[in-house]
Amino acid sequence: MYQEILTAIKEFECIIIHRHSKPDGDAMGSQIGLKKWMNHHFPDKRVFQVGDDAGRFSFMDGSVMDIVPDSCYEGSLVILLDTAVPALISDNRYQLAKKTIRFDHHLYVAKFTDLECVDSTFESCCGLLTDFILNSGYPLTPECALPLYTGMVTDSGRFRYDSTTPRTLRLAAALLEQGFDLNELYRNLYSETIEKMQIKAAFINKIRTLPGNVAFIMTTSEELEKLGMDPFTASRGMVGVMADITGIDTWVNFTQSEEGVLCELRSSKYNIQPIAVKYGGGGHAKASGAVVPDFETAMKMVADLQSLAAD
Ligand SMILES: [Mn+2]
Repeated sequence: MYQEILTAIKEFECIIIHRHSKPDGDAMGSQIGLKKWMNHHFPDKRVFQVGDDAGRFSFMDGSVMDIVPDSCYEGSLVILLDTAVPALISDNRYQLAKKTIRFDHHLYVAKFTDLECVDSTFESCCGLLTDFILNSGYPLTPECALPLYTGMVTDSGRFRYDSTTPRTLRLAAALLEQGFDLNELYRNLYSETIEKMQIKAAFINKIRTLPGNVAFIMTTSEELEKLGMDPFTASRGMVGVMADITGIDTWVNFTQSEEGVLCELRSSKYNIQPIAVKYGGGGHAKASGAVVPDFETAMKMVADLQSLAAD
């Protein structure tokens, strides 16, 4: 597949790079990295990147999107990155292209481009793309290495998730050999405002622990108002403060909202999805969500989570 893709890249004069909307570090990194790599090795081609704003990844060099008229798509090649389903693609004009290629590392759903390079054994699309580049005969460059590394480090949770393999680190090493300032990258990725840190501290102070290696946080509407937060941001954004407590295997963040009590369930050990389903929710084995009517029901969910340790 790599060879076919390289042949297509060589063949087209105009190449437009798409990725999923609301981009994360992997979507931005693969898009910017691929564009910079092509600019270096194929300077005569017109290469564009399109999509919605880079948002929190605007610190990345080259993160400003190009304005591309519809006419550009005529006879063009589109390369789609880090996207498993068409609905998530930012800018649906990819359909106007003459030929389409896709690089992705999500679980395969269905074919929707002409050439598909999908491999879910890679931790990130940037990792897959780095592998492609290393096998292409057109070497990595310092300009493409930093964005590709940014995608690898963010999608692998700083090389911590289960998806991280020896190959991940070998590819990351190849990128790092191009030379860039790691410290500056990590500052950009992980520094927080003092306001955000203090809000986090308020949630940390609310953590309660129970037998069965369970932790939870409960936040009322009045508390949210005082913190100046909306329920969704608190629910999703603060569940992580319980992730690394010694001796805690399962944790849940309860947040009062107009729809009921939002529940974000997590576990580092157990499959908590059936408990989320029992309360009308769902999700993944180790990360699920539900909405329950009141805090009383929420405490019943906590009891169910406690019983996981007894089984
Ligand atoms: Mn990704």
